[in-house]
Amino acid sequence: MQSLSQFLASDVSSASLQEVLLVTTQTCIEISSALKKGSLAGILGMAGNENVQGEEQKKLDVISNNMLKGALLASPAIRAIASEEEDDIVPANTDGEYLIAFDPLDGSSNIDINSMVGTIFSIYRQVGSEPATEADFLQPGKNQVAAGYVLYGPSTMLVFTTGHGVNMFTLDVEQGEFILTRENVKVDPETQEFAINMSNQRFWSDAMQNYVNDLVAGKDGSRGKNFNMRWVAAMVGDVHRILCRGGIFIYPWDKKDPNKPGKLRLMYEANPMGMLLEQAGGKAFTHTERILDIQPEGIHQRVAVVLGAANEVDKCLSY
Ligand code: AFP
Ligand code: FBP
Repeated sequence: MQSLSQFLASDVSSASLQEVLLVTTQTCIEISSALKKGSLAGILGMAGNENVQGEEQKKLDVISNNMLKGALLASPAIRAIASEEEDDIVPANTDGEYLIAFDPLDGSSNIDINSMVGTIFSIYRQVGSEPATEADFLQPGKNQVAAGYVLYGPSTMLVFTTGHGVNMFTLDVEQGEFILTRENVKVDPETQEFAINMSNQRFWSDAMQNYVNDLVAGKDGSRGKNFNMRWVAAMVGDVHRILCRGGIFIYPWDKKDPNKPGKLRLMYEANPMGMLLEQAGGKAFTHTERILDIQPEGIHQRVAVVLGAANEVDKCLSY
């Protein structure tokens, strides 16, 4: 029974990075407690604001963002933060070694139906001179020094990588600490399960429509095997399923809004999940390139995402 702090002491040589991971995950334990109170704490429903991406914020989006922001800005190891719920980066400590980008509550449409949500984080080393600017965050995902998520499901789980494989921890609620429960997770290169929002089918490219039609046709089509479909409406839940039992997750480009190359955010969703999948032996691409190679142009940039079982990602891209 190895606790997170014991694990970090052996897995992460930098004391500052250990601190960033501990502050982030400790705050997620507090977010988990807030989520468990639900309606009793009067924290469900809309906050009455829009975030920078024009999406309506839920009260818990704002509460989770403020909790992470407050804790991370107080950490001497943090130079600056970027959040899906903040318009701009927020500088912290001029000596801080690390930058952190996070989605404080991914899948927020699930909050009011008491279904799975999560916090996703992505950590980079500060590269520029102080004070931190948005340009410091615009590093390709392959520069991430750590990435992961906390999933608030039937149990609260932490899944992260520091570049040496993917490990899973389960929250011991009595002790208030994460305990290592699954080591060196690997995703099988083959799969018979896919995740995509099928209601967008008519907006996809012809190639994506053909690929998904072939999955649905199963043994009666060209694939020679049947496929099952799952959709959590929270990427964090779909990625967790893939890390646990395999699969492919796709949020493709669609023609609903030709100005958006995809729905998901590069810095808060695609990069951290891309690093996790690659560390687990899977792949993470847009429809044309490896996600971790993308040179970001802005902190709120969106991309198309195809990630999961290596051979199935290759198959999808071959269309
Ligand atoms: P929110 O955090 O704004 O709810 O977005 C969640 C998300 O970006 C991603 O986690 C899901 O996979 C996707 O949206 C769900 O999208 P649909 O609304 O198309 O199901
Ligand atoms: P289990 O309890 O065996 O998982 O079955 C769940 C269930 O009967 C329903 O709750 C659910 O709607 C349905 O199966 C899901 O079926 P499918 O696998 O076709 O999505």
